[in-house]
Amino acid sequence: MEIQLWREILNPYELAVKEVMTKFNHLIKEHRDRGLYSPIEQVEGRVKSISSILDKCQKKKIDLEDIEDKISDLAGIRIICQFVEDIDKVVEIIRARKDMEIKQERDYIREMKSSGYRSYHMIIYYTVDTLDGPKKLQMEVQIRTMAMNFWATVEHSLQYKYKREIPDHIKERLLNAADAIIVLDNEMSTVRSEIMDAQISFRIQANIVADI
Ligand code: 0O2
Repeated sequence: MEIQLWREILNPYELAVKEVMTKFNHLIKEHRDRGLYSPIEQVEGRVKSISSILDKCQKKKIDLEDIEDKISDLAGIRIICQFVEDIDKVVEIIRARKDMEIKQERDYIREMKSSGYRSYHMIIYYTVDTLDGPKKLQMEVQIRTMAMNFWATVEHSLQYKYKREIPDHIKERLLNAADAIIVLDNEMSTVRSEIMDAQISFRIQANIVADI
């Protein structure tokens, strides 16, 4: 396929990633401007590279004319949360939005993948306005904690290094690390409730001051 054709196909996905990132970043700002704790810590986004689209087509035997239907992560958004409880909050926020329609949800947090990978995945439909009019496209939203993101980033690099054939002894280490991440996230959850308590007492105090 010619580069110009790739550009035409991927252009709306670029726009979608930019728009959705702006919307989630704005949500962080809205929370902070109201003095509220934001369940979203950070937002990342990318359009899948042509080489990884071609890899996926080969791996999954997808014809090039079917990529928009069959590859749901041409546009990908990653939402990083501080605490595991924040993930459910973010899922609720997305479910309630009028501009995002949910196609599929996969909970790899309650059901960890055999690699040790954990994240909450949502495939959503999102409409962008293009030169040719509105275009409804699919996007993958991955929601995970900072600790899960650390694990996934390291494991992804190792998959790349070992061309997806990670040696068994390293796989075992990664599984141990995945268990440690569960313990870490649970420990951090106890700190989260401290933060919530601090915010509530801050608001109560602020109200008392306002009443005086
Ligand atoms: P990349 O390089 O991140 O883009 P499906 O079509 O649903 O049967 P698919 O599309 O592989 O299968 O969906 P799945 O399993 O939900 O994974 C989608 C994405 O989740 C992957 O995209 C990865 O980004 C991430 N992911 C899934 N499993 C793992 C894992 O074991 N380790 C890491 N680090 N990430 C994972 P891509 O296109 O595979 O890769």
